[in-house]
Amino acid sequence: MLGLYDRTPSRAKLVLDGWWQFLADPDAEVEEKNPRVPSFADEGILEVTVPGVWETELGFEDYQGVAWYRKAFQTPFAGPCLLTFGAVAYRARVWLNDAYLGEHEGDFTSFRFLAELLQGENEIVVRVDNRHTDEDLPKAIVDWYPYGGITRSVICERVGDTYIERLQIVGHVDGRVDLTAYLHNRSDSVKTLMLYGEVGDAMSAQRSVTLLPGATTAESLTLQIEPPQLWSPQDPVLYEAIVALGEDVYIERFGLREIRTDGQQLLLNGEPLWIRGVNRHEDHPDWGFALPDKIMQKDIDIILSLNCNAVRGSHYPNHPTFLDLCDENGLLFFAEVPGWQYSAYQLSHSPTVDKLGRMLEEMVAEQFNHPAIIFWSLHNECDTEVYREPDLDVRTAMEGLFRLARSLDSSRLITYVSHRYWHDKHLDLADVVCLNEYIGWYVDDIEGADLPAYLQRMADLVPDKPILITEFGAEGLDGVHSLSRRKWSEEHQSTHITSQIEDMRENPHVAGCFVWQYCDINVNPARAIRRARSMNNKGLVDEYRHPKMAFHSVASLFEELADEDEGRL
Ligand code: ADA
Repeated sequence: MLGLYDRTPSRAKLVLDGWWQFLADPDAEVEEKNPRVPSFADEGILEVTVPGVWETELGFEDYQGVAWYRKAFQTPFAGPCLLTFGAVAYRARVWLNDAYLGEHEGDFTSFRFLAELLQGENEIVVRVDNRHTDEDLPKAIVDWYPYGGITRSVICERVGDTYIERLQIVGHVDGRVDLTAYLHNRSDSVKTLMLYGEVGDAMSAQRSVTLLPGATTAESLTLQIEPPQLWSPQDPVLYEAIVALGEDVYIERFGLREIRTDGQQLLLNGEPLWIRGVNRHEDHPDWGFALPDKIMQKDIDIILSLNCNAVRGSHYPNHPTFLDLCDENGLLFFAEVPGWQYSAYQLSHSPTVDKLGRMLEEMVAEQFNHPAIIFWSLHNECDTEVYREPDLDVRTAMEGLFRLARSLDSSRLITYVSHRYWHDKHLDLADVVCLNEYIGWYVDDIEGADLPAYLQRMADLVPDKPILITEFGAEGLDGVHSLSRRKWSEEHQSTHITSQIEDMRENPHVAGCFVWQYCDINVNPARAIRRARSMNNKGLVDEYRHPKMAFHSVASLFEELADEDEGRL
């Protein structure tokens, strides 16, 4: 499923997860305009599971290319349906009953088509291409594995002439709820219906709405919750909004909370917040990107046992179920689009900067209602110093991305993650300054500055904003030990991380940190020479979630900090 609960309970639906036919197509071209749909009578047909990644099939561990998926299914209803794909890595083209429905680009955001189901048997065919070019999002070679496949659920649901596309809910700390319902009229005639909204059994609002043919209309409802119970890590209170447009019902959970800055402080519901975070990739040796719910739940439980209060979804929109679990468990979330280490040219030119904007729009639209999400991040470690190509106009692109983000959501903090420290030219645009530093791992210092000096120099540069250390850490090979705490040993990793957290706590401008990283992950084989086991081993747990020494030392230090910050010391 795409979440912990059914958001559209009134709709007849088919969850098309399970066995699909699979056919690799190694001779296909990257940008084939009119690919031939295979007959699926060819030899080489496999049965694979969806959601899944083809790299878990024998012989496809490193397959970069095109593959075809086919699902024939019986349906009890015919007529108009919404066919939703939770995510497909990376390019998808979709056919239903030989009719081409369209395409999507992006590993981590959902997409849907309005289509017609036949009575009885129907057939879906999907062409999937997991190759990335350097203009894509992410680019060709990044420090995680470029899996391929239909990686999140596929759902077909029946809709009528009019239906609710999505809700967007802002829950304020005074109990006011600003709800926007996006309503679609797929028919060729004007429709007038009652729009009704309620939260719990007390607050409701309704009015008649008129929907023009073929259009999507945004209608706002305002409700008031009395007395308001706020969402926070300590008390993650969730409300349920129920909206009805005629027969169509849409449900979304949300929370009442406010995130803002006051000088160098982060304030959650008016209270100072210090982030005890960890960076988490969606990765596992047995499932790739397509983690089952049970592993997502286990990751949440382990991260909570680390005494974390936040997760950075490094570096892309995470699965809706994981975000629902963060909402339920009070884990704050740092959401990011996968603009990973772009050059100044890529960051300031089409198509890359357009793809960044488009994926930002998709992520915000899909994930807006999760109270856990408090940051939207535009990219990670791009050349925002612009030292190699000083005449490139990165500023205009950066201002455009920030303008877009603020137009999509004025209720969250907007930022990007930099590793250019005092050479970065755009930190003024960000609500919080997010810095990745690997002092003590990749480098001994930054232009002579050790971590305390680095932090102070950044604090002096941006005295009126909170600083978050969004990445820091060290490789630690599970089972490798060293009396002298040599690099790559668990001892070194443990000491390195805890001593850096202690340094961060000494600087009042630092509002928290995200350890890099939660678990060991597969990386792109092209980076293997710099990655023992062809993996990024900076996890606090290994790829099977077995804890290293650093897990225990970080858990006890974060517990101390939590006690301090929550007044138990
Ligand atoms: C960068 C990058 C991470 C990871 C990390 C590392 O900060 O943002 O994705 O590659 O370095 O482990 O080197």
